[in-house]
Amino acid sequence: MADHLAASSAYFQSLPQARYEGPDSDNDFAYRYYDKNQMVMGKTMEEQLRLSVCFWHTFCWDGSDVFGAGGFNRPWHQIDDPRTAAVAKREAAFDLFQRLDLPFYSFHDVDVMAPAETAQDHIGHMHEAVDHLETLMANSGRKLLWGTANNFSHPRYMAGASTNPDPEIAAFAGLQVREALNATHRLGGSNYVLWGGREGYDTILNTNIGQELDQLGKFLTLVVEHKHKIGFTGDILIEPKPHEPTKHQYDSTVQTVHAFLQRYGLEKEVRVNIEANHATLAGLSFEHEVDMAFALDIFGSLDLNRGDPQNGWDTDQFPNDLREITLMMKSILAAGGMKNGGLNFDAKVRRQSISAEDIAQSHIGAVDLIARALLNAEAMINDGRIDQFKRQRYAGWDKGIGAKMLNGQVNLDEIADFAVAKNQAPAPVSGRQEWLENVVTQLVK
Ligand code: XUL
Ligand code: CO
Repeated sequence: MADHLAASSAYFQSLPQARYEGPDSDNDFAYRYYDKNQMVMGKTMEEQLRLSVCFWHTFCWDGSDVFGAGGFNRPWHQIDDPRTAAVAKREAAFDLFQRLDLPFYSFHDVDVMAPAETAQDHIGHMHEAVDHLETLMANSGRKLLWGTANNFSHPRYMAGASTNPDPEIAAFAGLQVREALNATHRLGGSNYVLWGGREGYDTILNTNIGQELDQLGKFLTLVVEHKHKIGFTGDILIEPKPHEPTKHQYDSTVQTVHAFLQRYGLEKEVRVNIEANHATLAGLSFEHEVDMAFALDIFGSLDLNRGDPQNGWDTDQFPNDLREITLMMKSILAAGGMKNGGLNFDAKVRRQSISAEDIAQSHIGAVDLIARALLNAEAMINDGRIDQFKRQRYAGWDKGIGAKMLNGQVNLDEIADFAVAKNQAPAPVSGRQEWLENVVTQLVK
C-alpha cells in the first residue's frame, strides 16, 4: 500500500509544467494559444474562459466500459483502504490541476469521498473530503467551478432520485444534495449543478409522468430554498440531456427545462449547464442550445465534451471542432461573457489512452482549441459583418407597423388592415446563408 501511495503522488510528476510558449513551440506540453494573461475583450483569457477539469472522468474512471474491465491502473485505485485511496486521488488531482495551470475544477460528492452506504457514513466521509479539499485549494490557488451530487450511479436510484416512486429514496437524494450544496458553498463554488440522469423513465407502462414532474418540481424548489437559507450566492444549474441512461429524461433540452422552470415558478432562480454532446443527442447543435439559453435568459455554464458523428451515445470526447467552438464562443462574448459560468471539460480520454501523458495532452489540446476559438470569436465581433447583417434583417421591427406589433399597440384587425392598405405583396429578401458561411470560413483560423 505504501508503494501505491508513493506512486499516486508521483503519478503526474513526470509531466512538465504546462505554460504558454506561443504557436511555434514544439513542446507537446506547452500551450500555443492559451496565454492566460492575454487580454481579450476587456478580460484576460483566464477570466474569459474559466476553464475547469472534472474529477469523475479524469481521476475516478478506471477505463472500463460495458464490455470490459478498465486498463488504466491508476495507483490510487490500487489502494485497499478506501479513505486512504480517496486522499491519494484528491492529492493527485490537485497536482494535475497545477501542472495544467487551469483555474477551476468540478466534482460529484462520490468522486471526492470514500464510498458510503449509510447516511451517517455519507456525511462523515463527505466532511472528511471537504476538509481536505479546502486545504488543497488554499495551498494551490485552484477554485471550484461547481459541485454536484451523484444521484444516478448507486442502485438505489435505478427508478430515479427525486422522481422515485419511493419517497424514502427521494429523501436520501435530498441528503446527498444538501451535503453537496453545503460543501460547494463552503468551498466557494461558483455554481451548483443538478443533472437528472435517472429523472425520466424507461417505459411509460410503469411511470406516472405527471406525479414525477411534480416530485421533481418540488425537490428543485427545496434546493433553491436551501441555497437561500445557507446564503449560497452562486447559481443553481440544471444540465439538460434528452436520454441515456434513461430512455427519456425530463430535462431534455434548454427549452424544455425553461418550460419546466416556469411551471414551478423557478425561471428566475435556476439556469442551465449546457453540454455539447447532450445537444447532439437531442438532435440540436451546441450553438442552438447556447443561443436559446441566452434568449430565454437562463444561460449558466458549459460542459464542453463532444460526441462522435457516427455514434448515437454520449462519448464524452474532448472538443476538436474549431468552427463549432468559435460560434459558441462568439455567442458568449456577444452576450457579455461568462458570469458565474465557465468551460468545464466533462470529457474523457479514450479507453486505449492509458497514460498520464494522455490525460495532460487531451486537456492541453482542448484548451488551445478554445483559446483559438476565443480569438476567432473576438475577430468575428470586430469584423461585424455577421452582426450587422442580423441587425439589418430585423430592422423593420424597430419602427412603424413592426414596432406597433411588438409593443401590443395593434390588434389582428389593424394588422390585416395595414396589409390591405399597402395593397402590394411584400418582396422576399435573401437570407444569404452561403455568404454568412463564407464569412465564418474566412474568420476561423
Ligand atoms: C452525464 C453528465 C454528468 C454531469 C454531472 O452525461 O454530463 O457528468 O455533467 O452530473
Ligand atoms: Co456534463
